Amino acid sequence: KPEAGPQDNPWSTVSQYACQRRTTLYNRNKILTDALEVLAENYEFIESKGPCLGFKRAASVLKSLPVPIRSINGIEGLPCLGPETMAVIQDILECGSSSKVEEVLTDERYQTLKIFTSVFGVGPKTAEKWFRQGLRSLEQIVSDSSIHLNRMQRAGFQYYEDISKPVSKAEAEALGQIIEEVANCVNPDITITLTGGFRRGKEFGHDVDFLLSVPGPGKEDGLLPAVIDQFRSQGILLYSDFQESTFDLSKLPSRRFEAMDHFQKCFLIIKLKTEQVVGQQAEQRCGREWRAVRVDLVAPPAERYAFALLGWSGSTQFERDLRRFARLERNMLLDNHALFDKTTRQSILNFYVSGRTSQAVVTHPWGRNTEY
Ligand code: DCP
Ligand code: MG
Repeated sequence: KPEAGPQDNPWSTVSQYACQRRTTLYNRNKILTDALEVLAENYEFIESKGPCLGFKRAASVLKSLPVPIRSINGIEGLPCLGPETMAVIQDILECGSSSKVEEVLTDERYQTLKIFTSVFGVGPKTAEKWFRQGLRSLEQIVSDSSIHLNRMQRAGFQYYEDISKPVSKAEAEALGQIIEEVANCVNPDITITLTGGFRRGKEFGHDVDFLLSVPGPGKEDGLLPAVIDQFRSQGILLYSDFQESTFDLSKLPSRRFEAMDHFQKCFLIIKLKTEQVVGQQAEQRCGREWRAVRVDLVAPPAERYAFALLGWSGSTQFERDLRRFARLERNMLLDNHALFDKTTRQSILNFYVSGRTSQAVVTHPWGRNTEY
């Protein structure tokens, strides 16, 4: 009998990179991935990056599998599953739950940080600070006059109930219409593209992300402040945090990794009128005439559109692995602005947006244009 080789392992072709794995929205291993994500989140709360990423990576691998895992032997050969992950999976498969995960879920610190970080504008650091001060609930925070909340957090508390409710695809599409109309008042050449989870086909999201693009160099200058003003004059702006562009290609690629890009962007809370949402069920309206929705808008320069679109389409793990793949397997550096040769540090591809269509055109280094 021939010895078992890689050909006998059904998972030998599963890549360690999320960008090399086909992953549908239907997760057949949700019980396992939910558990691993609890552990990842717990490590995120204590700002322990390595283990946090390890569990996220393992969950991402399991999400790509076309079948549910039924036995620990069934996952031999899969990449990114360390001993801790294997132990958790084994526990769940054999006992229905993992004691390690249960321990985290019942931990007061985890429970409290989970609640605090669910507020828009509250990250693990602030949540930890409040926890150390003995605070345990959102009610305690709002009633404690010694706690200083910044503008974003105040909005986070004010619209907490609405913005912690998932946003549906119909709501995202309704927002797309509104933004299209508003943006067209500012500049009729604007193209609006739905990005983030909804671009990947998700039915629900925590916010709605859009890219705004105008053809022509520098035409995006002042775009978002004008769009924000329009929202304000229509009475639908509940909160806005505008960040001016700090994009400068000559300063890229940056030496240290930056999660955020340098494009002009804004983080908003918008009033979405229920009547504007097509197909909204009467019972979902609950007698309310509107709900608050978190919206992110990004306005990259036209020639950076393709990179921005790629970077904002997600998922976060896909983006992370795409950058890692570029670096380790292609000797390139990728971010939301450009693709660079790692050795020469020269920008490799240049894109521009053609006309009003959201189509990008690749200019190859040898000068031939190819539709992308
Ligand atoms: N993104 C990223 N790295 C991060 C955060 C975000 O690459 N650390 C990118 C990928 C995301 C996109 O930005 O898809 C939008 O971020 P969101 O947090 O809105 O994520 P999603 O839209 O994917 O999910 P959700 O449905 O929760 O909004
Ligand atoms: Mg999103």
